[in-house]
Amino acid sequence: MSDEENYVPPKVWQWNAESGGKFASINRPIAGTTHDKDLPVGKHPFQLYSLATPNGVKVTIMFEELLAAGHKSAEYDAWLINIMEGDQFGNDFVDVNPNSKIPALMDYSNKTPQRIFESGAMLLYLAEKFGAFLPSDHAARTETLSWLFWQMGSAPMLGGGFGHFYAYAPEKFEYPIDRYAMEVKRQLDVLDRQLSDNTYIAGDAYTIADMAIWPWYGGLALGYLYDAAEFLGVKSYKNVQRWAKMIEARPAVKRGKMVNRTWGEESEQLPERHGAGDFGDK
Ligand SMILES: N[C@@H](CCC(=O)N[C@@H](CS)C(=O)NCC(=O)O)C(=O)O
Repeated sequence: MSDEENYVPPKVWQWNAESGGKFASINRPIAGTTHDKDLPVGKHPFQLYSLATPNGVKVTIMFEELLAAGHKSAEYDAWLINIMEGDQFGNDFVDVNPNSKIPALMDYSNKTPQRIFESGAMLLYLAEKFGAFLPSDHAARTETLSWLFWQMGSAPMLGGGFGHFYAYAPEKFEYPIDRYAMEVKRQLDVLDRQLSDNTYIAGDAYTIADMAIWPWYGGLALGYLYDAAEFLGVKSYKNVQRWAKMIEARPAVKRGKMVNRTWGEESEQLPERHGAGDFGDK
């Protein structure tokens, strides 16, 4: 019998800091700061504090797309936040994101500097500020926002559920892996059906819904997440495959993927970004 079958929850949950798993050292049951740490501020209107995980990449793709579309005032500095070392619990970071997670964004172009936390809120904020990648027609805008919020609600099942138990938990437990594999395959099928008669997620136009969904579900379909492509049979979702490759081919997406990346091929990493020239010939 496994520990899983033997486990009887105590009357009151206790914090077991030794629980194992990849993120055990940074997971805590309390919010707030653990230490004082200043955040750097560069010369551009936008200051992004992030890391190239799927949630971080959504926003760097948006900035690179805005710049590629000619919105010069979307220039940004992207600073690296090392979540494995607890940078997200420094006092300055918590002032920008009280939820202590990357990405966190400051917009200094407003009279009163504006903080924005939650990647979906950042995409919406930037889309509204620049009038880009969010249709103005009410029906098309609503469809885009439906998919944006679909992503925000669905991806925790993929990352925190499937990814955690398949790749990061200290042992392989059949029950959660089964439960979350079923849900993630259902989500891939939702996308596959939507993309069967739509070029992009929300219709004919490339929008913030694509930018939100691609780093998670496009990444999964292309085999970048959790080494799970075969296990989940991702190649069978033909429409998701078509869309994932089409989005990945965009130059701004290629750049966005690199920003705040500190792993993988050296040629695909740009730990900090302070100007277009930083990409060099990468
Ligand atoms: N819903 C949030 C999720 C952000 C999130 O989960 N960020 C992770 C990295 S992908 C993080 O910072 N984890 C650090 C921690 O949990 O301490 C968003 O989309 O912005």
